[in-house]
Amino acid sequence: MLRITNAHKLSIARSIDRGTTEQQCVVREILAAVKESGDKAVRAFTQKYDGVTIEKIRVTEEEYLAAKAHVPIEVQSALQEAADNIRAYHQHQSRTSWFMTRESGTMLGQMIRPLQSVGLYVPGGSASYPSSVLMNAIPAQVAGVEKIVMVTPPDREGKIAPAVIVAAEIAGVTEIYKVGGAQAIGALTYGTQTIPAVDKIVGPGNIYVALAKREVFGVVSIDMIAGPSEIVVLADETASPSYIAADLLSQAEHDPLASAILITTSQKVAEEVALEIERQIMNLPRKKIAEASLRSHGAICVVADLEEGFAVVNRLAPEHLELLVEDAHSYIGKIKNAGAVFLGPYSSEPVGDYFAGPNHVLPTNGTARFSSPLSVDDFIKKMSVISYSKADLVEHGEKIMRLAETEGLTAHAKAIQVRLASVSDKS
Ligand code: HSO
Ligand code: ZN
Repeated sequence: MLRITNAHKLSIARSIDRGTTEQQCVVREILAAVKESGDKAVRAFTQKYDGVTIEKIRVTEEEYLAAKAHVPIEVQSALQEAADNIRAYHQHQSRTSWFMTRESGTMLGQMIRPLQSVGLYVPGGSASYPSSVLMNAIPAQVAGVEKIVMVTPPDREGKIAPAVIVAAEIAGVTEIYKVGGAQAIGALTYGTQTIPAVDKIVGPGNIYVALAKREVFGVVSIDMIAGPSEIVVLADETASPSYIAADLLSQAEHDPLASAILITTSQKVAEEVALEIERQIMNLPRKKIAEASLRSHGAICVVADLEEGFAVVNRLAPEHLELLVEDAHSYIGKIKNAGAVFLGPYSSEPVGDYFAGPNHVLPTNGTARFSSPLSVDDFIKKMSVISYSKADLVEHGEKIMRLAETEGLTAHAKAIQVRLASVSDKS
């Protein structure tokens, strides 16, 4: 099932799904209707696309209590412990404002402020992951965002997954609304009678959600648009084939479009992993998805040495990279492009997907060449501060005026001149 291929033939998707013209039109119409008619449009689209009439769009306290009663206590405590780890990790990312003063009395600085409100999209159905609720909401909370609004489509009974509601509560989500699709993105962008407009929208979604996010970008901010999950395992002859096979399958089961790739210096490991995969896949409930993924986007590649292996890894820039080689730490300097790096045999990717603390929202599609995991930085902004002294204005005013005049902006020059004149009058 996993083809053995040459290093130069290896690739992971670099394309972005821009949707069909028809999908783009549908999305634009939905956004315009929500902008125009608010809750009325939200209810109508929920009826049309989710097949349910929603009385109360906002999730009530009773629904939260019912969800809590539904989720096993062991799951709740695992979510709580994962949340604690994620929070502790992200606290290291917090930035502080800084100021510098000159002897002349001038003070310059940069102030950090959290975004005031953020919207978190959570997909419906089997992709409504409580872990993703934690990963998206906690960095916002650590940043100091006051309003964290979650939206998610209801099922045909008008309900949302209990574990998602519980995760939202643990992660500090302040309100939850039962709306999905492009209509949810419209509501978060323009606001409705019930749903508040936010400053930034984050979270994964289907093609309609992704297109809607692109469409509203500029009115609000958005996060990166995530592609299907990817894993590259770089292994030497010391790596366990059963660990490698299990980790490749853990990503392949996400999506038929997910990529799972093994790069190894050992022909023996390559062959054993191929066999292990055939064995392990038999018992997986999501076997069909994993098979489709491995058949079309999976590969095993034998390289001459680790040097060549790292060159391929850096070219692919995978979302996840597992280094299953002897003394993995000593190679960290070789890695240039990857979303998250997992070192050694006990750092299986699901450790990071759920629990260790780093974010699982990572750059896909080779974008790890230039972008970073979701972090506290995504939920803050910076403001510049200038407090110029009289001495500095007197010393540098003429230069500023000259620059303004060069640009033909006389009023700019005058704003300086009026001050220079009054200062010299007084002296
Ligand atoms: N591997 C996914 C995240 C995830 N895994 C959520 C399980 N649940 C993308 O990093
Ligand atoms: Zn995963």
